[in-house]
Amino acid sequence: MIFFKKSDIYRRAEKGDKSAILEILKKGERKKAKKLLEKHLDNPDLRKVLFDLCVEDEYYMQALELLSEYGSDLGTTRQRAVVYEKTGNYKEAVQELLKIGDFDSLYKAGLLLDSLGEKEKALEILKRALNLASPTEKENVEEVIHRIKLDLGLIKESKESLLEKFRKGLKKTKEKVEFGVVFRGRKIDEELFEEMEELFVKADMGVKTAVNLVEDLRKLAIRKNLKTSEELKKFTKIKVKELLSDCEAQLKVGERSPSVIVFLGVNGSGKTTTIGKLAYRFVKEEKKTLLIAADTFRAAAIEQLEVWARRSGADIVKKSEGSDPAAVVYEGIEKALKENYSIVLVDTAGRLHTKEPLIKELRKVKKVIQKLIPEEPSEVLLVLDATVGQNSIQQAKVFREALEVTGIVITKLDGSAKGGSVVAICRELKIPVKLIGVGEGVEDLQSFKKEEYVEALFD
Ligand SMILES: Nc1nc2c(ncn2[C@@H]2O[C@H](COP(=O)(O)OP(=O)(O)OP(=O)(O)O)[C@@H](O)[C@H]2O)c(=O)[nH]1
Ligand SMILES: [Mg+2]
Repeated sequence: MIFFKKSDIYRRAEKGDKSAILEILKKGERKKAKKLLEKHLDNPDLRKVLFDLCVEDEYYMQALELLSEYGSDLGTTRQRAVVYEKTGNYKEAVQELLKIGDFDSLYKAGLLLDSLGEKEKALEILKRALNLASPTEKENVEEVIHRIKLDLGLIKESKESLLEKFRKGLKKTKEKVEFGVVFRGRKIDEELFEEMEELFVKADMGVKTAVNLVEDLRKLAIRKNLKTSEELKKFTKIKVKELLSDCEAQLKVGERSPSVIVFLGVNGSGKTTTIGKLAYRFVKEEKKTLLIAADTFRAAAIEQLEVWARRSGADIVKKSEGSDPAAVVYEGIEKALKENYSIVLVDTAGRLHTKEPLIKELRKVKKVIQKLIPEEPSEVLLVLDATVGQNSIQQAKVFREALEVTGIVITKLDGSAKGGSVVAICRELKIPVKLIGVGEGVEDLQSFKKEEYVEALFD
């Protein structure tokens, strides 16, 4: 390496000596170097150095001027793409991004084309990006593709936000229990507290929970010297969220392959439908999914699961009506291991002729799974019907005796005026609510989020 004396370097740099200018750059005197470079625009080599510097230091307008003045051999394709994008020249940016052709570039090109209104072209490019996407990136790309397809009128179904789904789900409860009204423009007095208590009970939160909740709020209103019902509403939401603090948890799947989920619940609670919706979700995520029809109680149950398998694109293992559920499960798990399935969903019967054999049967199902994969099932989900509300707690206890339940699914929240029972159920059973069903369609299954639930309930 050549070292110059300080004065020497600047003298040489002034004259356009590239190594001297680079030395100044290296010393961190970037503005000085930039000024020097600008004096030697006629030198193609120095122009390139200046262009790099402009991109690195985010002088994008100047970089753009250099490009239009001196042609597009300046910089790398990636640098040019950045300059065009940052200066709002999206068409040119897209051209450069397409030359790069990796996932990030194609994805960005798709987004830019979308914002330019060239939706068909955007769709084509995003589909190419999707082929290169990692599993975590896939979801984002799919979401954009979905939206563009909607824009183009290629698909109709409207994708509601989670909050909208919750709102829709809790519509009946809200119609019956007008939380919004009670909190509107009222002064805080005993009458208000009594009404609140009544509404919490009406929403099926449970008498004990309702009484305690209102008692807490009464004290809080005094302590904080609350004046308006709007203020009280804010604290009510906080308190209900606190009540639900242990009630929210993610579905535990994907740690092992296959991950097995067993579904329990009385007949009609929504097991098969929930399995169908979940299968749809997993297949969409490109997880190889197998359904096991261990509800052999009646032929129609097996057929129903077959319909869901077809609808979702999952595979199914079944035997004839009346066969031993544990034997079907054994066959299914063997197949899942042999053929590398990622997800296995096991549908079980909601009833047998008496209670005792059902519990025995369910224990046998778990044993069979563990014989083949000792650390499975990943989840044992108990499916409860929201229209039954708190009364389902008693049933739940029976199932909990049979197997260790890891999560609750509350279905038919859309058809129930007992939306508050989510609070009672989770608190009483001390098991988190992992999923909620808000309709009969394939997409009407949501993760339970206490934040959204409370907002939807009180707004
Ligand atoms: N509105 C609404 N209906 C639902 C929901 N989930 C399930 N259902 C309906 O509830 C009924 C019973 O659901 P299934 O999935 O068959 O219940 P199951 O637990 O498998 O019942 P068995 O097989 O008899 O033990 C069906 O008509 C479903 O369409 C939901 O979230 N919302
Ligand atoms: Mg069923």
